[in-house]
Amino acid sequence: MPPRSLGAFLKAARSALTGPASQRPKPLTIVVGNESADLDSLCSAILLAYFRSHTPPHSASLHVPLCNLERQDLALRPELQAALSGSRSKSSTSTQGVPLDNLITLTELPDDLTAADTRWLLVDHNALTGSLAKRFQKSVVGCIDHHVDEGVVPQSDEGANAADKAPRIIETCGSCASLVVEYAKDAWRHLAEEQPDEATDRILAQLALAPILIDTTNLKSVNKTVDVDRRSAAVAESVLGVTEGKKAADTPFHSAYKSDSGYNRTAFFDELSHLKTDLSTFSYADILRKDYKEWRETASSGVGLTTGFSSVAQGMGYLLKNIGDRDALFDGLRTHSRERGVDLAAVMTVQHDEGGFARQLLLWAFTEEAVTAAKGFINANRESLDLKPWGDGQLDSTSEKGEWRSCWTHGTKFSRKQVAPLVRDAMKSA
Ligand SMILES: [Mn+2]
Repeated sequence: MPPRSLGAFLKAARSALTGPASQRPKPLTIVVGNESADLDSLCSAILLAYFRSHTPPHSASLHVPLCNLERQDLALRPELQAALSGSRSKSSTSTQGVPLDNLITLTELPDDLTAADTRWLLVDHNALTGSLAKRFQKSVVGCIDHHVDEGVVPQSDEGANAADKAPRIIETCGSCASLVVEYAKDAWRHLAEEQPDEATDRILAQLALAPILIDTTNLKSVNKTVDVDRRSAAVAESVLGVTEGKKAADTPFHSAYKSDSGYNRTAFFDELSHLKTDLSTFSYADILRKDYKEWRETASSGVGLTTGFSSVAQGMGYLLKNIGDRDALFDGLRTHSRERGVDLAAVMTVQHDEGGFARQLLLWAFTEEAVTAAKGFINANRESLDLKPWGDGQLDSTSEKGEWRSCWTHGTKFSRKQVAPLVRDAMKSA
């Protein structure tokens, strides 16, 4: 059995991945979340890898939780560090958390690792993307996810014996972590009884609760929260000593841990939300890549065009006031776009304070075709998105040759999920 302590488990998983090829377990099972590497993806991967590694007969093979980001980008996720932190109780002795540095990232993935050497379990997505897709798609054996089924994960894990089969679970719910806890809760309870480790189980509980609370707005979003989110939150909270009015015997971890964990749902949710939206310590370079996606289209003129799309958890006014002025924003965005060969840069912001809730969209086209596409996007969607010029046109372009830049507010609830396809359509018809 791999180490029970989460810190030691991560260390063992890292050695298994990065050790000499001749000593690597074959095949090596890797658990990975989606490319946005948000809290849900990161936490779900750690939880599933940990529980599968500790559940017979999977314990025969150590599962490696892989964070789908480069090592330097871990620092952009202070909310993950909070989820990995130790007890919040001043009276408890088990205050030791796990440092972010202990996690395993794409930076550690060996270049000589092949599809034949590995088995992949996906969480929070059900089709690999980016560079991992090219290298490893054919070795995907299972998934636990809450997105639309893209039909590429095989129906049954044929390589494995019945007891060791990879899961193939796709269900709509607020957070993928809820499905992982549902899948693993019996194994978790068993482990807690056989081999109690309060410090580790409480970090695991926080890793489950962090995405569940963030993705369901503290279990209060009526549109997003479903039964499995509530059930899994209750399982994780019982590990933290919360019994919520139920008799102790009804809760899954009644006998294991009785000391005060210092956990309070609303306080934990507030702490995570604050960390997610506090961008004040970051630079524009950090903020623009923190939640970034990129698409490449072939325009009707035949040229390839790249859209780079950054989502930002604060409004444009906040950025200009707290991160840097207009010139700093332009420098940051131009550098970010050049490094990635972006033709059209889009930045979507969400304003919480100053003048109430609002969303802004900044577009900056760097090439002739992209200018055509950006203007086409505005014309096609001006009414449906209720687009209005932002900030008296202070960010709109004046003199750059062959470029075009403009910033808008839009009156819809649309996030990047809805707006990016509209921008991509405009790029295709440019
Ligand atoms: Mn998710």
